[in-house]
Amino acid sequence: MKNKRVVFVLILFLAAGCVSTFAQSGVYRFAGNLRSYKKVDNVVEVRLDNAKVRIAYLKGVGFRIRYSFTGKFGPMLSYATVEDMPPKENIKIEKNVSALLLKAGDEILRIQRSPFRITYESADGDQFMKDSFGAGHQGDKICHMVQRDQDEVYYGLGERPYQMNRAGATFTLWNTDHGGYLSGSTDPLYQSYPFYIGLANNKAYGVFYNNSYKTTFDFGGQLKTHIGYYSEGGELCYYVIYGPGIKEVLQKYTRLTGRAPLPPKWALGYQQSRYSYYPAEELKLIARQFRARKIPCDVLYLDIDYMHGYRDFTWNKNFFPHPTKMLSELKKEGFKVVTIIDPGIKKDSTYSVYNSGLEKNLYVKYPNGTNYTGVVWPGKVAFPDFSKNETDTWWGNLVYNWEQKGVSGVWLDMNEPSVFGGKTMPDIVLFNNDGHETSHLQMHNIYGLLEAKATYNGMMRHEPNKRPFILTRAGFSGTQRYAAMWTGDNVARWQDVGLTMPMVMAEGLAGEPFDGFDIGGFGGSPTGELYMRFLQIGVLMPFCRTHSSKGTVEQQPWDYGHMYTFINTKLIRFRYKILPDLYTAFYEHTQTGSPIIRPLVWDFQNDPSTYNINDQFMLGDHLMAAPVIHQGENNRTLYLPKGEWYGFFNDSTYSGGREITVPAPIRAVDTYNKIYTHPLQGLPLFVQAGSVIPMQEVQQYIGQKHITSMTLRVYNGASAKSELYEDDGHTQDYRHGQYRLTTFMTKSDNDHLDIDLKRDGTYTGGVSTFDVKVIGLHHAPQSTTVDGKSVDAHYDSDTGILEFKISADANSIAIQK
Ligand code: MIG
Repeated sequence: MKNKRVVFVLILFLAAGCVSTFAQSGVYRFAGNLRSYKKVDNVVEVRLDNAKVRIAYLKGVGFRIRYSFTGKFGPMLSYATVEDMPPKENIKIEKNVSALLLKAGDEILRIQRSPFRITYESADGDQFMKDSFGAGHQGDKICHMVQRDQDEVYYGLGERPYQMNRAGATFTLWNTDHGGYLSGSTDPLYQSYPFYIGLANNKAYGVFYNNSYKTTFDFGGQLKTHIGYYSEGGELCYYVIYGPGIKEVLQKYTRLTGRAPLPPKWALGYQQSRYSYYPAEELKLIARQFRARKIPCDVLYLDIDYMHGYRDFTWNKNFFPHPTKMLSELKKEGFKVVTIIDPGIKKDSTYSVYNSGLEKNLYVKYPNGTNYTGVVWPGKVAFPDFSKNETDTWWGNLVYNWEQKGVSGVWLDMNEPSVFGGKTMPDIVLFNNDGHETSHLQMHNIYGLLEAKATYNGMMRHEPNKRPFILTRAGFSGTQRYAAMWTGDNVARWQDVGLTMPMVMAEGLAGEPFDGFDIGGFGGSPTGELYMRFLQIGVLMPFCRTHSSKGTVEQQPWDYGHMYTFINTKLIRFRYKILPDLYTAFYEHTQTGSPIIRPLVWDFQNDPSTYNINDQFMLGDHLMAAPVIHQGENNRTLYLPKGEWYGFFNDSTYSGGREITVPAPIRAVDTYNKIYTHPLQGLPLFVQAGSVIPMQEVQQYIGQKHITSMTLRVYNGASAKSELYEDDGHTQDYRHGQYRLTTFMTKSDNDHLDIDLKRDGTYTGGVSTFDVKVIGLHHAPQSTTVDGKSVDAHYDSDTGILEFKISADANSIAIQK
């Protein structure tokens, strides 16, 4: 009897062994049927034939589903998520004949037992993320397959040279240095965000796969009726994040992966870069030209030629003999200088940075324990292993000491990581990961994130009340917590003008709001027209910088002849005027995760005609831009969403819910500088009726003037909410209430226009007065009162604008029409 049992068990064991041998040898094995389940500490643990699943619900985020195909769960290696994770909420388990229901609040995971399949169900009974084949693996490779609804659109994965809607296409997440990328075909690119938003019938949900391995997302490019997630390794761990608004999805997603902190305010100013400005005299000449021409500029960049033989944290003394003096001279003129830093450290026994990293054993390794060597700009280099705590400290100190010499921020390039020859490191390279050794395969996509984190931590450790400025090329979900980004090496081509908006908007929908592109194109030489069209978009972007490569024409804003110099100057000045609005939008991001530049679907999700618009965007809450992206065009046809709108530069009114065509001339002025249209008319910009847009006077750099008054442009005709955010612009005090957030509520009908003002926060350094300009009144109003007292208001019957001054402490404005 006993023996029989042993034999039987042995046979079973061998059979199981066979199955797993087959599974190893090339076929995908899916999870199988549900066998049992239990709940431990708010986590539901399910045993399946071929896997284990752990399901939790994170407060304010959604369900998290983790699979293990080995029977074991390792520690959660999570680089993407915030340190203080939201707590797990209780999950209620309900059984019925066909399914198991896991309920958290009013959200449900509906689980079919045989085979095991998960479907998400919202309170309204809408179903999303329906497992088709569900979860499976082949050896270390994992996959997750859900049903694809043919009407659904998909946003996400961050910046890709592609339309925002990913439906019908396949993408790979493997950070890659691919300059000169082509619209619609280049993939992968510099960054990886394993997160997307699905939208159908005005309902949106998000899915985040918390795994850094090389991954392919198939949105129906290969299999039409599935969405496929295929990863080379790591854990299958995903979060289902319900809307129904895209706004809620992003709010929850950024609760999980973090938000961008406010940058120093100067980082929102115009920035000028080139590969490379040198020697010091040239940099100073550029600086002088900006000031002499009264073209505002806050930041100048030094590209790799400032270094001594491309060694990080060194100066080429021939080109820059007195760097500290130069930097302090520039600072006096209001210029901040940002220097590039590459991750590869030159292997040179006389170079102290290399030596200290060697002594402390901080570089990535081959399997035999020797340091990996790659070739990049400096020649042979070693790569810091940012997965080690000690490297974080070492690097952070280097960056801090570097900034102490007068540098205002750093620009992290080549951190995909990019290596000459093989494009990147081989997969066998090892990372220490604080004792849990990992391979390049796992660390590749987060190399840039970890470098940005070490840089940020270094600055914060030494100067905890200062706001760091870091720009990075490579990134992963969560990088927004540390750095701004740009879209890498675009080219002076019209297709690249078209790519600017969908790339920056997709980045915003992946949680990174602080993004921009090389104005003018990095490669190639733009014509005046092309540069101007780039700039018209650029001055409305969160990160606004001209940058260009060696061997291309000079690309300062004044390099395209008289007429373009005039228009470009006006465009850059305009950015400084609307800075309060941009800054307010940035603050909003810190509170809700909202992007700064938003696709129209963000505000008009109930209007499907907005779902596939790639060449228009909202800036903040009320401005909408429809830039020209084609050569030779003098008009722009655009979709104006529902509602009443004003042309920003001509104050004409338009009714939305339809397509309109407006002039957007190339030659907005004649060559003798005689204006024959508004110089900014080439940029179609609209504003929603009911909104209040704060504007300020032009400064040559942020903080040049002590600004005591702002203009409020109030657009008559509808009711709306607007905001103005103010703080000191450079410390962390805003996190402790040192800001002033003014909320304007307009209410408008035929007889009245009322504006209520409310303030929040303790900051006292904001402006003390507002110049109110009410636009769109058809005749002089009967009365204008502020806090119940009538004020001296001037109505201009030519422009239809009513003007008066109020104190920034005012509580209410009442206009009787
Ligand atoms: O191999 O530092 O994207 O902005 O000017 C090229 C030189 C390296 C690529 C960056 C670009 C930068 C350039 N870098």
